[in-house]
Amino acid sequence: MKKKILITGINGQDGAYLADFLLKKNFEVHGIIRRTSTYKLARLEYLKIKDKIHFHHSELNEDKNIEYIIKKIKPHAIYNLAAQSFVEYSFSNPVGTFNINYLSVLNILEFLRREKLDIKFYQASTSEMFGNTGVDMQNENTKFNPASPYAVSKLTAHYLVKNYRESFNKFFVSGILFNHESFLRGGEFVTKKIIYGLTKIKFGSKEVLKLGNLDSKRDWGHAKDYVQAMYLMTKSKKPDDYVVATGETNSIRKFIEVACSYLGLHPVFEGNGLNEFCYDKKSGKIIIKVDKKYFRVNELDRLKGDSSKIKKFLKWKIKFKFNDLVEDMVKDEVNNFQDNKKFSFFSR
Ligand code: NAP
Ligand code: G4F
Repeated sequence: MKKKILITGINGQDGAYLADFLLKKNFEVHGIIRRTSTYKLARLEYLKIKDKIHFHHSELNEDKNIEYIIKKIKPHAIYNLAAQSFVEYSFSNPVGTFNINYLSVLNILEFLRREKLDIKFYQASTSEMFGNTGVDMQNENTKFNPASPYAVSKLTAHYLVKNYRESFNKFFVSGILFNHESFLRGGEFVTKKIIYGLTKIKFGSKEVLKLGNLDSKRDWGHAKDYVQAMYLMTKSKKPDDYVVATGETNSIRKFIEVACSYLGLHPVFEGNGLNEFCYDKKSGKIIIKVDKKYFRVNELDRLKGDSSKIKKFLKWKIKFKFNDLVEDMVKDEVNNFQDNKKFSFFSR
């Protein structure tokens, strides 16, 4: 009999790649989606796995319904990927963010404990929990200093998972994942916004791409590599938390330059601060402008992760380095434009 897996947030970027990965490993994959998500299964359609998944409907904070689904399926493991995942939005809706990202997690853990269910639990923790640390590379021992309501909500859930693991001897783990991207990334996140916007320009659009802080730096990896890390954590003999990162950091400006190089654009940046803009040397046209609207109330300036622990103990390997990631995103975006933009992940 196939082992059953339950993924919350299965129609998100990571949910889709993880489902694909686990189906290939011969698991029976169940996924929770919101009723309003039924028209947002584009990622699962793109990966051609929609018809292989057992769907269940619930909001993550509909506690009784979530409990009913877990009890009905009795999965081998739950991967809790559902979240209000957009940092910027968490500043305007901290209560909603806490409700989903913290209280819903508490309810699931408490249910597993109360009912004495022997189910492994993976929590999607994040490098955002580190905030601005002042250390070159962040690892499992780095002090947390969250800089947004999103980061605080994820950090409280992170501590909760650790506390339940230690207090009740449960196989509950958290992956502290640094930014990971792909063609399937939601359109509100900066990498997808850049690749989509520049591809549109390459295909003849006169629109100017508007962005916020070009100086902030992130450690960007590929989502395909990162879902493998999630699996390794749940497969490990001993439950523990792990940092997952590439160990390389780049600015938004650098991301733009590399994306342009794969698209055959020639970016030149001029001006400073809010007056900065970027034009294409070949056409002379302005392609990017800085816009105050996209700056955050509080910024996390720089992230760079040290994933020695997962590499050493769980033998996790990276396939996509920074340039490979950008190249892959450009290739898939161009293909999608050539296919009349068949797939769109801009629904939110
Ligand atoms: P994503 O694409 O934004 O997906 C989020 C998923 O959560 C979607 O399926 C969404 O469904 C679902 N969701 C949101 N609110 C919900 C609710 N109230 N009830 C039920 N489902 C809800 O995010 P992702 O990039 O795949 O990330 C997966 C997880 O990893 C998230 O928890 C995120 O915070 C965390 N994380 C991501 C990164 C990264 O760089 N991608 C790094 C570290 C941690 P709808 O489509 O219906 O909204
Ligand atoms: O792409 P972002 O919105 O991702 P952010 O805030 O780093 O969060 C992502 O990664 C986290 C892991 O560290 C996850 F936990 C989280 O769920 C999410 O997946 O922004 C990246 C950077 C920020 O510094 C932002 O200020 O890009 C900067 N930026 C500049 N212009 C912009 C824009 N971000 C967005 N979204 N849109 C812009 O126009």
